[in-house]
Amino acid sequence: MADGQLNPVAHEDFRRQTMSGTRPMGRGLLALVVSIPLILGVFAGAIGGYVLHAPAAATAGSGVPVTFHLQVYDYYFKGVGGTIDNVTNPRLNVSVGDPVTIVITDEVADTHNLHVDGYNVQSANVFGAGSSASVSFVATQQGTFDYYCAIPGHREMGMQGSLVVGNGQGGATSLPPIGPEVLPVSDIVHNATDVPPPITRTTPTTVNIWLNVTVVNGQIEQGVSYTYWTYNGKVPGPFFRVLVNDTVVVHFHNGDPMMNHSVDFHAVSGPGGGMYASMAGPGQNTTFSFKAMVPGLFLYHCGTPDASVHIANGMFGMILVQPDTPLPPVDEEFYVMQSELYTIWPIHTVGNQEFDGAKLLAETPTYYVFNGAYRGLTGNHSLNAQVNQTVRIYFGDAGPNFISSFHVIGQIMTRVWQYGDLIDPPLHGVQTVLVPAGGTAVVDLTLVYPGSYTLVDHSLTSAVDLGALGVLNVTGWANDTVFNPSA
Ligand SMILES: [Cu+2]
Repeated sequence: MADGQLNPVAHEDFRRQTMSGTRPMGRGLLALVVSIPLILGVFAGAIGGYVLHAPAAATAGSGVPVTFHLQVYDYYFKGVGGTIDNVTNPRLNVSVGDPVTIVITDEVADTHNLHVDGYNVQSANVFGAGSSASVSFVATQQGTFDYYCAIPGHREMGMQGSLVVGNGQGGATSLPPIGPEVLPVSDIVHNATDVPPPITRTTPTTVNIWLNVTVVNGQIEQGVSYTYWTYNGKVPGPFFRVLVNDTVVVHFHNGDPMMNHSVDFHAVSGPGGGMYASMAGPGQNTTFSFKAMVPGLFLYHCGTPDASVHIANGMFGMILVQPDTPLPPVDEEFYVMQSELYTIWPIHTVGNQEFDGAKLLAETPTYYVFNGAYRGLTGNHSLNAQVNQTVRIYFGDAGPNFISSFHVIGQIMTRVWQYGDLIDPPLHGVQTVLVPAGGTAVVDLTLVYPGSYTLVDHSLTSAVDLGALGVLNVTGWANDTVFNPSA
């Protein structure tokens, strides 16, 4: 099959389903299945072309078909044959009008692919040493265009090079239009009331916990879908509760069909917090155990490189290791976690948002979120309590990059166990608690007057404008000696 026979319309359809690290799932899966004969055709043609011809030169005459062969490693491309032989992320030079085929062959176990900006072509994923895929297109547009692996995070870790067409002048690409919202969406916002009850036993035991990685289309805000990487389908993942000196057996399943994942518990004293022991490829199960020797409120998160990408896509949660002497009892307990989302299109752009690795590297989040969504703990996800109750908020900041100045507007924190340290006595009478990225705090509020109280990151732009915001609704008697709105 000659390169020129590629149907540009069908290829474009395939690209829309797979570009920029989006996964071919849901509506995309159908397009992928439909496209398989096409892809296989391109694949066979490209491989045939490579095998039958001498290794490609890095420069070709105008209109002459040219094939480049790139080996794929973690995390770079390496040229094979001709002037690009053994060159890392080689510059690929072609002339205007050349039919171009780029074949990639995986040399490692991880998933990779090849995307070429400007021409907007993307190969199928290669997964496992020896597997190959290709892209083919005619280099009609002069300029310099990035090629890269579009698996989230991989480009930023070094998997990119340049395609130079003609004299290389031009080739600037602009933001493509956002695709439509991917439906159906599931509610990925973890309900803040989903906290297991306090442990009443006093003797350590063995506790089994289960983490199942799933990839879920959720909603950042109304009309904006996003493909989250989750533990057990929600952001954050489950809230675990154990007693100090319990032995925790972690049963880990990676239900993501594409990527490796793992879990790093900050409650672990051991290599990687369990990250290496839990690392699992697509469909794999792993198990490890640890002794929860130190009481406290601890984060857990995916540790698979690039960990910040996995955290930014939703892979985190918390585990409470209860001290021998329990914390004072309260009436309600809530689970609240802040994190950042890095997306291609600006905030409030309706459609299907996608992860943006460049924004992650620049540390410029699009959204700051509570429990995975813009203003995630409002509306039907608001927190509810009553006057004369004391409530406890287990607060964590997953980052991956920014601290939180956690504050409840209209409330003074009765008790604060800063950094999630449950060994030392709490602070009292705190207005705002600073929570580092990768840290936690336990916050008690004694509710004395009804109303709607807003949970924020008091870096207020992050909250009011960019979404790290929730609401605690308090009902009950309005004692005007406490607060009188019309005195
Ligand atoms: Cu992960």
